Amino acid sequence: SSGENTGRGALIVLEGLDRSGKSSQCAQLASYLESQGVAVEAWRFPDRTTAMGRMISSYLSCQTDLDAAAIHLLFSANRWEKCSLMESKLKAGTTLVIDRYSYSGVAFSVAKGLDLDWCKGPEAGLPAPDLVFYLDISAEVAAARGGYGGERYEKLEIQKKVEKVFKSLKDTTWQSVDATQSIDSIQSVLREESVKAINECQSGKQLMQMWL
Ligand code: FDM
Ligand code: MG
Repeated sequence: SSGENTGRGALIVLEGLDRSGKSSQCAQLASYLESQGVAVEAWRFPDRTTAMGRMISSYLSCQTDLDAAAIHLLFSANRWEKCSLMESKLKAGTTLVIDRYSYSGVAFSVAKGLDLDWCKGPEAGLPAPDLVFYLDISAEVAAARGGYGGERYEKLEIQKKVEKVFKSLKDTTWQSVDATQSIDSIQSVLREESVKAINECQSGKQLMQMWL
């Protein structure tokens, strides 16, 4: 923290099953970074505030039905509609902490039976995260936490399949974090690793593209 903020921001993603604790960890991480003087925004996908996001939300709450391929492409388009904003924020030095990204996009659709490579296709070329935290919890333990809402995928059988696909997607940007630890222990890992990633981006690490 010597002098000006000239480098880019980091793209940090949290992934995991429903009830893994992603949303609270994201919020805590973003406010911690902010308290440390980092320019940061907390985002989430799906972004339900856009026109496409509202279609997604209506699908998730079972008010509408869509073919698996169609909803897959909508989730992807919902990221693409934010792509130039993501890139300009990062370039301007803002770190983004995002609750779900392409991995959720692929994991849920593959769990429903779509082809893995087909699912990755529309995601290819999106900004690639510098760091992905996978909040690791088994579907059974997550379900036992209670608090599943009534949304379409909030069911043990689906979550079990999604868990398997998530684990097959792990790449070098992933850090698995045992999500059964205390909130504070998880948060301290996230803070430490995020600060490292932010420093690397500050000192010139290039922004990569998803699945290219
Ligand atoms: N989901 C989320 C997908 O199926 N594809 C995606 O690309 C994304 C980002 O939507 F069940 C699923 C995962 C979850 C649901 O997400 C809504 P939140 O985080 O629970 O709002
Ligand atoms: Mg949910």
